[in-house]
Amino acid sequence: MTEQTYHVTGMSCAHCAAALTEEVSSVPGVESVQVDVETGRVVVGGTAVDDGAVRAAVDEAGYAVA
Ligand SMILES: [Cu+2]
Repeated sequence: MTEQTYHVTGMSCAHCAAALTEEVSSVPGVESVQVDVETGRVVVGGTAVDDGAVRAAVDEAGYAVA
């Protein structure tokens, strides 16, 4: 498993974190998603995860990758 860190803007509460986690978790290969709302830091762990798909999932959830 490899980990990739993203900086996501637009999250403000635990609900945001949950929504983002759910969306990103649905990307093929993703095994873990750690979200820190305060800093916007999102660590995505998985195998052969497509970077573009993660970014699209973040967008789909209503947030943006900085
Ligand atoms: Cu929120």
